Amino acid sequence: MLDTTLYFITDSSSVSAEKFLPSVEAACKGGATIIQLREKNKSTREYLELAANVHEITARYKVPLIIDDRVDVALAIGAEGVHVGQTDMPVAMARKLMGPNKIVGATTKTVPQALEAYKQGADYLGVGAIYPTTTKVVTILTSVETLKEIVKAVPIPVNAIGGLNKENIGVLRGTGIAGICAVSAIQKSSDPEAAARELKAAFLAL
Ligand code: TZP
Ligand code: MG
Repeated sequence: MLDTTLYFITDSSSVSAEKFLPSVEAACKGGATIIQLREKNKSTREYLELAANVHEITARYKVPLIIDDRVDVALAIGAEGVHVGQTDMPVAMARKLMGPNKIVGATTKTVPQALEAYKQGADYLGVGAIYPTTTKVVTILTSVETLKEIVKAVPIPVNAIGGLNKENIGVLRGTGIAGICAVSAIQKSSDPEAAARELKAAFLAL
């Protein structure tokens, strides 16, 4: 069973190059249960190289590595899965290319989008942004009410995302989510291992 309790999404642009791979290892040590490599400004060659390096770390900790947006990169480096948004490759195509045994995740903001992603073969959903975030341009926030409706609508793990930190996740109590996704709360911390551990503990205490 896929464990999305603490889903760390990387942002290499927010840390120095020397700190990036150690931060991935720190997140593993701190208890991240799944990690996504999310790169928006790298060439394919750079994405492949970074992904292979990140995978070498996550594999040692047996933490599944998900590649954002790019099925080709995921397959080429043998990652455990891929994550697609509403403007990326449709879930059904990603599923077909990845095969039945890899993880395919999708971003959805509404119940119809969630049902469609599930129908097309998604293994989990990311829903948000719940709070404003500086990591991604988000025009409309997703309400906790919509999050709850999505959780009820699909039988796969649903994670909340967007501006989440250990201080503000109380609003997620009772929503039935499987876990939380976080970029900044871990990536921008001076101690990403402790940040991951504390965020996970805060979620588990909800
Ligand atoms: N999708 C919705 S919000 C978001 C993504 C990728 C970014 C979340 O980043 P942070 O830093 O945890 O707010
Ligand atoms: Mg995407």
